[in-house]
Amino acid sequence: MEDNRPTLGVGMVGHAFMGRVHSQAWRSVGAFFDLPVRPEMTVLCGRSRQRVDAAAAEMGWAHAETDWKALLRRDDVHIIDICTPGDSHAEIAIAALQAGKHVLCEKPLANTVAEAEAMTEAARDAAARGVRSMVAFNYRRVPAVALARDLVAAGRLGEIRHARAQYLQDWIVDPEHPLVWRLQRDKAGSGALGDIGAHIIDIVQFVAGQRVTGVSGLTETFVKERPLPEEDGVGEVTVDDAALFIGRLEGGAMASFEATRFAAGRKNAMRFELNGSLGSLWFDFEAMNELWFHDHTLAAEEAGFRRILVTESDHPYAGAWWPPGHGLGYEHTFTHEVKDFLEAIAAGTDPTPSFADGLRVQRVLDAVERSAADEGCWSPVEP
Ligand code: 4PW
Repeated sequence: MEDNRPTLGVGMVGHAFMGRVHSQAWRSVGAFFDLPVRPEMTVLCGRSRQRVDAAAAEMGWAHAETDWKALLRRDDVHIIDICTPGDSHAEIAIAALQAGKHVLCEKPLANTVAEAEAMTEAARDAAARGVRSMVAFNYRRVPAVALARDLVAAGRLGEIRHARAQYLQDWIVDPEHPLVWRLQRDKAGSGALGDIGAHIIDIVQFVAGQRVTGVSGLTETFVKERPLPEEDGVGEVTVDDAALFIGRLEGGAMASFEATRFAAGRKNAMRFELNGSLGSLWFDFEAMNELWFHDHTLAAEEAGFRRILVTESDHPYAGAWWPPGHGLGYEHTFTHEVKDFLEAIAAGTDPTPSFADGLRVQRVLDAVERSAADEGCWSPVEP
């Protein structure tokens, strides 16, 4: 049968970890979701000709380029997917939006509030011309997280009193782990705070449906020097290894956040718990197909945390995949992300999380850093 759907060519910049997982999403989205448009993996961009050619062939991209600006000049590229370190997000995203390309940008949106503001302004101008943008907070698209948000929005938790969020990893506990870009402030903006703390800030704001209005925080760098990745010698670690902060949500709830790469034994434990007047919710990404719900309106004898296996066909996103109980993984969250992005482009609506949502997270990150630099002093977050 003839396929009359419009084709949207994708140009992706960066092909390391995030580039690989985004490639998997672009490759599989059309096979599992009934889309109004047809995405095409048109061109992959990377700095080294040899490496980008190999990556494009391996991951299914039709062409390869070494200069991201070349992507903006191509008529067969309609979407720019930014999978580079934070120091290049603003420049690429703003130029792409001005060139009329839709933009999907990895998180955190930028390395500074000023960059995030400029990007948000560019996104607003572009939206007026029908050009869409989205920041890639992929964990919003875990079915269990989307269900948690639905339960809160339906009032099942009542008034939220507590939000407790953690993102725990352990990949740099070894002091011999090299000084990769994620440990360099000029490239990454910050350390655990921006890389994984950004996720839990976004998740709490998304699930609770409320902004963080102020914070008090501490940051720490446990290992101050590490071996250089491609040469002899050591270099200074210029970002935090861990960040711990408390905050207030706009509805009055008390919130706590912990982001660390030093939680030995925890690999990707992105967790949150919300406690409300009518019930509680608990999630841990290391068991990402489960959501724990306590309904406090039930009689005490039968109440208690209950595990919901979020794999039913009526659960968010789950029906497109396998029969109940067969579970999804990390990569599916990115497939859901590009699916929602493509649908919004086709419908002419603004996808979420928007660059403005990314800016909101950036302001919280900035407030935590200011507080940590001032011995934990209370730091309001600009609305
Ligand atoms: O976005 C996050 C990353 O930058 C991820 O989901 C996990 O933590 C994996 O790498 C880092």
